[in-house]
Amino acid sequence: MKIPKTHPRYQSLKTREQIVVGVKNGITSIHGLLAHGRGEAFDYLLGEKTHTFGKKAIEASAALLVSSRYPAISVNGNACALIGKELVELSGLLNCPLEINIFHSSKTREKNIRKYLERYGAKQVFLPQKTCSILHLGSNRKYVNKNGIYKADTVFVPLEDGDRAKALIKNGKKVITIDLNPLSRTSQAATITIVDNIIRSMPLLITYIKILKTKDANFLASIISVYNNKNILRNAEKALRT
Ligand code: PTJ
Repeated sequence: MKIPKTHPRYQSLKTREQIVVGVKNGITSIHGLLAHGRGEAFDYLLGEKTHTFGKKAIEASAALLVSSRYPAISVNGNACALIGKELVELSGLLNCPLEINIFHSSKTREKNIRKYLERYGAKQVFLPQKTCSILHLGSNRKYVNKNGIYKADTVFVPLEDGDRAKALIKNGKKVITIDLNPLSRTSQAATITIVDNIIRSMPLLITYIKILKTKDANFLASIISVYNNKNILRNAEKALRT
């Protein structure tokens, strides 16, 4: 559908269209439409802008990703449709793998997501292995790749809900998430929660990473040490309720 640029809700409608195209192309699950609608509602309440709490979390995420020994990027159907290109760029900047990890299990969708990411130049796209799993998780999301999430010290998980963030933490990993709902289990469990729309925060995260890549370890550690995710979530909830 062609959306006129003059439409007052142009950006929102364009993003919605991207998700619909993702479903049509076998990348996004049909359930992804519902997840997107939920996100839209929170974004509307947040004024569809990146708040200070979002920027602080983005800066801390960049510092953590740059200083991690072995970060990995987890990709699902919604993230691929909305920010697939940026995730490939992030993987190149950090020289780290992308790993497909979807909730609504489908081998076809996994392959389509991989093809999509490779079309944008992704070098390392891993799929989950039935022979390798993390502990403390019941769903098929427990299956991971031994050279990806399994090996990672920090996992970047844009946009999902559920018990995986908690399980990853219990497996000794740091978790960075982007989620418009500060009350979700993922938001509450993550090491760093960016409460913002992934379409706005990904380009910002990339900019911060480019800057912080030039800084030394002490500088990065100083950003991480003052960061407090509980405060960030509290401020995000306050913004939602006012
Ligand atoms: O591709 P799959 O099978 O792994 O499925 C992925 C989805 C997203 C469908 C699955 O993880 C799911 O069902 O997610 P939930 O439980 O609906 O949660 C999605 C979370 O993402 C909610 O907290 C939404 O508020 C949030 N969200 C949705 N769209 C955005 C978002 N957060 C940031 N930016 C968005 N654009």
